[in-house]
Amino acid sequence: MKNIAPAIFSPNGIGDAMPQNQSVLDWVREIAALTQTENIFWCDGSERENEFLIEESLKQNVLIELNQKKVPRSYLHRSNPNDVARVEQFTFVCTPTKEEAGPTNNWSEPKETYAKLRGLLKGAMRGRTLFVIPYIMGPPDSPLTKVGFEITDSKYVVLNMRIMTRMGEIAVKRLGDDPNAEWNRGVHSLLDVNPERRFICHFPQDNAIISVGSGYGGNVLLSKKCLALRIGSYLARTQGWMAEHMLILGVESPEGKKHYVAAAFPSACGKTNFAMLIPPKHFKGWKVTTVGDDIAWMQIRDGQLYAVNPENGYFGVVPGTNYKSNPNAMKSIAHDTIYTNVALTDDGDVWWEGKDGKPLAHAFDWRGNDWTPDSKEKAAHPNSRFTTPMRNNPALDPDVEKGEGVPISAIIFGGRRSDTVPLVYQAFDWNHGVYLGATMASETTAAATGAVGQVRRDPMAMLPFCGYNIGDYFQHWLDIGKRLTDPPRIFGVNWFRKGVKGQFLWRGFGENMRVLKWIIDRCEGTGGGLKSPIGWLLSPHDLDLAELDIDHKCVAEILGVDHEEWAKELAEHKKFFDSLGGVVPDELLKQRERVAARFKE
Ligand code: OXD
Ligand code: MN
Repeated sequence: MKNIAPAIFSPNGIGDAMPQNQSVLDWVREIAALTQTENIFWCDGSERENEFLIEESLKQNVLIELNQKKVPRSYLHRSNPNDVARVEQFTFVCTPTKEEAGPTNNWSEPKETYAKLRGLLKGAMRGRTLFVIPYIMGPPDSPLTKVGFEITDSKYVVLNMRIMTRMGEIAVKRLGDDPNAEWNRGVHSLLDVNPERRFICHFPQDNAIISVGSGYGGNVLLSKKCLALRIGSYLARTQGWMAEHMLILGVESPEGKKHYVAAAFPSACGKTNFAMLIPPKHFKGWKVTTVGDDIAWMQIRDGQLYAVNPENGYFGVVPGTNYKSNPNAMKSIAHDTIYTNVALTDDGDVWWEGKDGKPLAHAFDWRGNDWTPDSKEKAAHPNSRFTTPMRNNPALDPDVEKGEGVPISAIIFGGRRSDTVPLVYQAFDWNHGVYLGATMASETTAAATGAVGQVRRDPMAMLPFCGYNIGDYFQHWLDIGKRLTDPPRIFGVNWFRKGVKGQFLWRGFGENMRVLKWIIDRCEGTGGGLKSPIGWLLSPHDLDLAELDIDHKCVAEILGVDHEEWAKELAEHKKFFDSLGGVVPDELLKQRERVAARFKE
């Protein structure tokens, strides 16, 4: 072990976090030689190691100390201004053939890509420390749980991975010493944080990821979008389970009856808020608990779908978070949190647009420049983030560590749509629900670089995250349905519909409990529904509006289906399916025809 040189350094000694598995050691040796580093640091995730890395990060301005009385054990990180979001245009799926990556992914030939990346990594860590992060995704005793190792030259990555994953000895133990054991190899280097040398590459067949040139969470916390979704979805298909961009929440009635719901919304469309929902006063005795806020891994048990959250923390969007929109998130991020690209107040607190309290007279914006309310720029970047342990969440579900997962009663697909899509509707059956998910669309947000506010199709909220051919992914959904004897009911929701004056018609946040209640009633077979061409609609009589000040005209508008808008929508579905170049399963093409036919009935 000693000859793993050039040098091994860890404040705790090498300890139990250093794997004995030869395949891991060989790989670390190879990357250390390629990147020409003098220091290898085996991370064990301990408190002591964390303190040491925070201290170093403060010295090197990777972190800025906050007012510890206001936000204990919390820090601010300012990213390079050229590096603030996921970069879908530089994200690649490197399968042997282009067909395997499919029409929605950027494809790059594996051999050439490895060669290009090796070229970029050559000498990249000279004078830097190479950190090896052992981690697991999933509860420790789950059959779905995966082992990953991430090599990185960024302390920020190590500190965030410690929050977002279960890190250290637990992964080393789980891997064992079988050189053929399945584990994900992730290599990350900041290089010189230059958009021209920024590539996020996935090699599903090798269970490998290489990410260079970025320090932004979604590009570099390789456990998350890269392993848990892109590589995860590929593994899920070959192994017969599902890796989805979904929150998981529990809803418990005053009588103690509990259901779990999984919901897929695109990035920055309120998954964290929905997962932490606090029911309005009128719903006395109802309780919502969080299993996960971003990713669900689901498997079939006894003909039912069970879900686990593979993560250990939340990497959430900050702007707009306040005690009205999400009190549980506010409590979660009040301590032990890493903030990225928010504003800093004169007294060392964090601030962002939409935070509670009086408007500020002065702050330092996310770049560190003076900011006043007259500034043209936002104080916090629209995609500024918090990284916080899930243990901070007062509404954490007690079964979050349950290895078999929680049984899913309903799946919800939701996008950000100003028009067309009603507040809620239910698919007639599983296959119709797959069609609903496959054709969902949303207005783009700041979570990815590029224009904001444009409607794009985002099937199952997985457009940027499906690690293989989207046609095969749709088929996988249909195949899973065939194996389910008690499938979850499938719903579409839209919290974002606007009126003619551009105002939101629905208040959202905690009020979404009213919609959730109908969804639960439908799962239990007690809620009424109005049959429509697009599915079962919620009738105004079945929507509990008690103690909600809402114009009844608005209610009719948000619950209804406008035939003209839907004629356009169905034409867009066709356009989207056509754009995929023949990979869409026949069953989904037929589902579209059936919806169109129902409009003519
Ligand atoms: C995220 C995203 O960070 O979807 O969760 O971009
Ligand atoms: Mn996400």
